[in-house]
Amino acid sequence: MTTMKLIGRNLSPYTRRVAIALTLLDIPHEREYLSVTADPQRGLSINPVGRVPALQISASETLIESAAILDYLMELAGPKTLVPPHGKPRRDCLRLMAWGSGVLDKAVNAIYEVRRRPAEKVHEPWRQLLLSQATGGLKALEAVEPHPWLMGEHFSMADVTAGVTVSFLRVMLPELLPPGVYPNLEALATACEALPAFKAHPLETP
Ligand SMILES: N[C@@H](CCC(=O)N[C@@H](CS)C(=O)NCC(=O)O)C(=O)O
Repeated sequence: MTTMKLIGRNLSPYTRRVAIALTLLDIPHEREYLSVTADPQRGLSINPVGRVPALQISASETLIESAAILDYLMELAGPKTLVPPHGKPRRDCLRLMAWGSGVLDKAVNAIYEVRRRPAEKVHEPWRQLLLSQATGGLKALEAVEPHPWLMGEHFSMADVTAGVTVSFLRVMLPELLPPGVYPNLEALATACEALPAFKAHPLETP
């Protein structure tokens, strides 16, 4: 089997959660630290919609969308899976993951609203709606008391997703994390960042 290649840099939280999952599952992989902002043509050549992450799993097959990539990795992982295999635990874990990735979707769009438009074309009411939607997801995650992890004693992809989300916001959109508002999430992210798998894929500064 050819070694998988994960394309995207760790500043992309969607890419980072895949990278961390690969390491947690001991799946050998190579990296291409592509910035699609810097090289949109390369982005389009690896993914028809020009986004990262992409995971090349063979010369003829490339997976896209972090949730779909993670689904494949969990299938490979078998009993080591980081998403419960069935029933309510699976539904709960997928919901928590969706809250985290939903926060990211809204936050990334709020960042693009400012970074990808001329200042006079930023539509502040739209940016505020995006921020309030991201805040909704953060509050939902904050309300889940970690014992010590979001799914209880078992560390899961819900924790990885929440951890990468909070770390990304700390760097890229700190206005979404006013001090003292999210103690559970802040502690969870700090605990995640202390894990070797997180340290193996550090967040670059932009
Ligand atoms: N739903 C996608 C989101 C991926 C995404 O938005 N990636 C960003 C980087 S953080 C990207 O490639 N943006 C470039 C663009 O959309 O033009 C996933 O989970 O993989």
